[in-house]
Amino acid sequence: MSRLYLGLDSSTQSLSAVVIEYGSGQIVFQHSLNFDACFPHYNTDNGVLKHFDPAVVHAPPLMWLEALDRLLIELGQSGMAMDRIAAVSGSAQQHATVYLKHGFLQDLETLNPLLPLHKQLHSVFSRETCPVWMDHSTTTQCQSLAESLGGQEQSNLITGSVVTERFSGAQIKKFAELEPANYAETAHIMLLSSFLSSLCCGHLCGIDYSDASGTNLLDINKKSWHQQALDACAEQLQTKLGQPQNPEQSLGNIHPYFAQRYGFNPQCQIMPWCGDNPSSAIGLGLIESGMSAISLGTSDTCFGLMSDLPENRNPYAHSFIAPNNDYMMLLCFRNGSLARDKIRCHFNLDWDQFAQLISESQPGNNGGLCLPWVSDEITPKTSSTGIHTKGLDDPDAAVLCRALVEGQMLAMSNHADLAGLHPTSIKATGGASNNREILNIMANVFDCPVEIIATSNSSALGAAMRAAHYLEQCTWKDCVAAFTGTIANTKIVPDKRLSTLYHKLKTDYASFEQQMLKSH
Ligand code: XUL
Repeated sequence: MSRLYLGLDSSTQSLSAVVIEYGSGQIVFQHSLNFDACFPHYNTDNGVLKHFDPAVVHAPPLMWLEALDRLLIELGQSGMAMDRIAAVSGSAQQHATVYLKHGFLQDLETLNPLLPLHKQLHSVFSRETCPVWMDHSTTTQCQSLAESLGGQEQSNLITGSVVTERFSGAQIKKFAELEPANYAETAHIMLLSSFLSSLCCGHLCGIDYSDASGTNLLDINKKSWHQQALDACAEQLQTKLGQPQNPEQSLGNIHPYFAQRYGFNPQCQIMPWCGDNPSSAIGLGLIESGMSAISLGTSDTCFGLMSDLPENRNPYAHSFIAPNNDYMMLLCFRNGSLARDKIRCHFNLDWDQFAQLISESQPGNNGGLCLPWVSDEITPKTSSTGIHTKGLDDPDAAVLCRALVEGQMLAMSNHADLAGLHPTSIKATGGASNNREILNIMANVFDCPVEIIATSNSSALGAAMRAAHYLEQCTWKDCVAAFTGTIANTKIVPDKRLSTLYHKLKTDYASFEQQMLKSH
């Protein structure tokens, strides 16, 4: 009987699981738990806690633990042969930091399999809530960290990104500065990914290279912590972080807690959890330089693999180490589904009506443009929130729905160009990738074919594939060939008659964006 591999993904709004059977190339289980709906007692809104300051965005770590317990119970109840799962890996929203007290390791090693995790680990956190990637309250810390590294350009060259609000370095610095006593009480600082790795294998795990590249603390060329960056953030940071972890090395056997509580085979291997976008790259089959993808989620991300880092860096693009130890370039747009949803709700539409209205409207809106900055944007960085339009007088619902999605795609395509990402084909994933009209606009703006990937859980699938790749000792090519089939007949080709129109709109959009950035 061929082996099974479990991939988990702890994203902003949900925890998902995908189980694959390597021999048959089948996805045998897929399931997600939405945090707001399944765990209402944490009072989250789209997976995060409301705060009077919109720049502060945290989540309760106990919710992530309770979700893990519930999902594994449901996996067992589905009839899954848990003892056939040969290896487990996972991915998590990037940048989220978890702060743990000195007793954590002992509590971890002595977990009682009769009790769920959240009932036993409630007192291990030295920071009750964890800042997540949507937090952008660290501007002061970013300025000072960038200065210590010789400016933003230098920071980009060393760490792969300019010093960025949501990245973990600035978040840790803020905690150490504002809560020194709690910082002193902190023995370990993990990313959500390495925290979940540690739970799965029962010992302390370092942050894997991919997620470590989202901290502004890693020397991305050397794959080791950059001492100057650590020193600029907080005291004794290296001790609290541990060594960065190679994503292609096993962490050993599963924690006996999971074997006893859920019926996993005690020899089941744990592969390091990594960032959701890097894991999604594998789940989408991006294993060679030049392959690109767009994920339409809470945030929209556009990313592609590169064998070398480019000489010129776009200040808004992030270079990460990929889980296969290549590099990946990523652009993250905060106003993804959040913005689409806001417009949809504003006009009281369901998603079918939203798509229908787009299909009835004129491509390019007669030159009208819309900047989709419903909330503070990070690419480009601006707090000038609002749906800013140009050349759209009194737009109706159809015009505004199209203009918003076109604005999102024009921004993505322009910033990808600047980052050296020139997609010749795009794999689309994420919740909104089942919306044909959005993908039509994507294909036309990027002027290249768009394919939809069969699973919307590409990060969890990527995690399962990474687990399989390690244990089956197969090539990445064989591994992805088996699992990353596109949905039949879902290749969307660009309408060549629209190339000139969108080419011009891209230039107009870039000028409009510049104009708005300057005037605010
Ligand atoms: C990437 C980023 C987001 C999160 C979403 O840098 O911040 O895409 O990873 O989970």
